[in-house]
Amino acid sequence: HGLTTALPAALERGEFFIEYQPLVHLGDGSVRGAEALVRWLHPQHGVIGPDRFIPLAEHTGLIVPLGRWVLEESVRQARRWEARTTGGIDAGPLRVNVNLSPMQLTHPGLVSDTVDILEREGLEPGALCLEVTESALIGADDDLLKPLRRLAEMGVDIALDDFGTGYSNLANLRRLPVSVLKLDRSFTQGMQHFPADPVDLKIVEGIVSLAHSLDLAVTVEGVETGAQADQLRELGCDTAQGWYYARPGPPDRLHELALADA
Ligand code: G
Ligand code: G
Ligand code: MN
Ligand code: NA
Repeated sequence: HGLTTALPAALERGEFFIEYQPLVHLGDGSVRGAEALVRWLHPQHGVIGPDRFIPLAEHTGLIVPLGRWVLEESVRQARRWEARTTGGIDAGPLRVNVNLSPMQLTHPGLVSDTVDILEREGLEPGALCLEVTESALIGADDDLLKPLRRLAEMGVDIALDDFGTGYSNLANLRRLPVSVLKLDRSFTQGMQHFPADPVDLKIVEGIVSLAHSLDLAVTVEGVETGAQADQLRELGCDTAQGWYYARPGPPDRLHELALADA
């Protein structure tokens, strides 16, 4: 596959870039941070989305150096937001969420690389959230959870991404070192018709109540309308992300959005 063989050189030439999608506090509408979403600016094909090249990078192992680059770049960016928002906002520094692939989870350098990057860039661990998909942790044994536990103990947040799409045992959540559940976009999509299906609402209500009883915050993805945001706020969700607030965009735009509501 042409794209696969082009990946290593693309990383060396700096063809990847990151867009940031705001994470908004549902209670007061303030921007609290953003999720980092990587893209590839291919010299012939233009911008290529992560759905097309992350699986290829996973397959060849390039995801390890690529993921390290994404982490470093995102942490550096969060540090810049922090420097420029000092004194402006009392909700604390803007935080950054970074996606981890399953292969990065099993890579022995995960903890030391993360610690090195945070120290080098001077970002406090609490300003970083690592997103791991629910499916990557299904049936996870202690060896897989140990590095995540170490990071969580240092103060890094761990989010369970795409929650509700896998088949994880809800009781299993207690075992995982996660502090955030990211409810999959499919739940939000189920609410685009008004009135929403009462059974869908009950399911979300149940997940939120379970999450809160385990001290987990709930972030919802794919919020496209104000009506959805209102509904999700009523159901007790904490944070929202979606086109209603902003599409993924360049890092400076996040700073503008955050200052605009400060
Ligand atoms: O931005 P977009 O909606 O196209 O993202 C599609 C998917 O790609 C999302 O599920 C997201 O989790 C994943 N993704 C985006 N950036 C990264 C990244 O840096 N690393 C990994 N592993 N996945 C990413
Ligand atoms: O990590 P994850 O795969 O969940 O990444 C989020 C993906 O969802 C990105 O590809 C992003 O572009 C996409 N996305 C973000 N907000 C919305 C939204 O409001 N609606 C839809 N349909 N997709 C969204
Ligand atoms: Mn994600
Ligand atoms: Na997701």
